[in-house]
Amino acid sequence: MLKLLGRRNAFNVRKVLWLLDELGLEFEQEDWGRFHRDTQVPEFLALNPLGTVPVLVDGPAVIRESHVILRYLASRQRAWGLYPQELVARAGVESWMDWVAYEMTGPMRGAYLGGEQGLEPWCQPHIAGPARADYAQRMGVLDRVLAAGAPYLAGAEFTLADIPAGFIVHRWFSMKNIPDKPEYPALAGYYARLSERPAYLRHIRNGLP
Ligand SMILES: N[C@@H](CCC(=O)N[C@@H](CS)C(=O)NCC(=O)O)C(=O)O
Repeated sequence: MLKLLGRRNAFNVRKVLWLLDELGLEFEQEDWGRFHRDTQVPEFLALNPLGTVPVLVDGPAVIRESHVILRYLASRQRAWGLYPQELVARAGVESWMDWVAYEMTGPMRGAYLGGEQGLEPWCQPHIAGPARADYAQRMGVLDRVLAAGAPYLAGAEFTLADIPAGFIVHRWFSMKNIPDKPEYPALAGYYARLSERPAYLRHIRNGLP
């Protein structure tokens, strides 16, 4: 039986919960991480020396990093519609996944942890201000891409490209403290489209930001 280690309210864990649900996989889950089980204990560090969640345990295999887990699960289930085998199509999907990891993590910390939750050090104006601007600018990029016509980021079908992006889009629409928050109609349409998926409503647009 697959085992997912990580608290259900962590954004990196929620992406994996969403895919597990999309794939209809059974799994056990343990709430490790902040305000739950301490990930700095030797038992957890033996699985992930970084002490971060999620971690997926599949028999003898231990997989860390949320986007790696997404690709592992899709490949394990031979869900090639979600994660194409053809290399160019696959690169198209992975480009959006890496874009979220590399380009959205910083803006999300500043805009959400600082701008929405008021946490130090991200709430300092020199961090929160540019982070909000970057978040808005990058949501504008998504809006333009989606306005060109394809319903999903990698084209006509829902793929792994939409899982990390689907989370940051949800957080964008959840945030209340963005001054002059731009209206992005194509992005709003994408959010509505993702919201037709029961698994998205269970794990992403589920009342948590
Ligand atoms: N790049 C990692 C980041 C993992 C990460 O930072 N996870 C956060 C939760 S979203 C964490 O472990 N925080 C510490 C904690 O919850 O104790 C991934 O994508 O899995």
